Amino acid sequence: MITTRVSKLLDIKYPLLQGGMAWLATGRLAAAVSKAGGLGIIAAGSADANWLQNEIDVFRKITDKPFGVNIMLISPHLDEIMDLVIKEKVPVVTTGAGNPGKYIPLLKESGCRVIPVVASVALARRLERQGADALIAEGTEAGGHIGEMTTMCLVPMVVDAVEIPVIAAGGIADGRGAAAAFILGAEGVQMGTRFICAEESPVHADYKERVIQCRDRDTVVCGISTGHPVRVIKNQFSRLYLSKEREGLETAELDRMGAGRYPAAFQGDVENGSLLCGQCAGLVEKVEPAIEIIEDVMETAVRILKGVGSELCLK
Ligand code: TUI
Repeated sequence: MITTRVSKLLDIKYPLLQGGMAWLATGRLAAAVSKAGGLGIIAAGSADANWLQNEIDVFRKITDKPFGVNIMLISPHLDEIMDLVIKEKVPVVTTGAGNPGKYIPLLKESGCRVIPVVASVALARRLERQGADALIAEGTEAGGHIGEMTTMCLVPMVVDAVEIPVIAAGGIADGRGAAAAFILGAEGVQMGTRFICAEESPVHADYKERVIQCRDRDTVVCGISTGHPVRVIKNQFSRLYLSKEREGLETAELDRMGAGRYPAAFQGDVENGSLLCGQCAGLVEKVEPAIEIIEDVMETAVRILKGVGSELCLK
């Protein structure tokens, strides 16, 4: 067992969080993760409050374990999503794609633990001062919207810069990655990409198959010129988008090209959709239940960590 400030703060068996992946982190997936002893997270993404209410209801019908909601700070429905998580007394809120500082007091007043995702030391320091309970330090290996720092460098720098617990994210898909994160000083890990291929994940089987087929260099970052870099699996659409970006197409035009591409991927259009996915897809081998993913990662991490300092046994 690995018990840390993160597992105590969140009242969970394993300090392992499922990433708040827009479009695919539903109540059903989150419930499977929480039931298995991790922290399941429902992603509000750009959905409205009705959608989120429904997913919270689905979660609560399956289990009374703790869970989180991920709030994407550039959501068009941000205010109604904030109101709903407060009304529903959601135990944990994670945030992405921006600075949630001004919302922290209100969320904490409702009893919520607030855990922002950061991609820099500066934002980590600021959010600690503003009352964050913990931080998720996410490296550029992650899928979706990303920063520039690698997990290997960002995590220990954030750990050194703050007193609150740090959760590592970006590039972790198995027990070796989790053990490495703990050695860097993280007290928890967050995994997204491997959970795309959980049995309970709602994405189309062809999307899962693409993740499983990925090798080391099969993801690419689109949208650097727009200020919203997003890591996706290489396909026809990413090649078209990158060629237009290289030609200097304006942000508004690029945004228009990208509209509707996430739901398309979700529904199985693996050539014309945007398949958000991390670099660690090359480590994902099969579709399996969330509980098996969690037990595999934690058992392997514990075995490796027990061996550290004596005989390292990585296989
Ligand atoms: O948020 C994510 N991953 C996401 S969000 C998303 S939806 C989206 N679609 C199109 C464009 C942008 C987003 C898909 N994937 N991960 C957490 C994360 N947050 N990664 C990086 C950051 C981040 C970036 C800048 C956090 C804070 C930040 O602060 C800027 C500031 O204001 O200081």
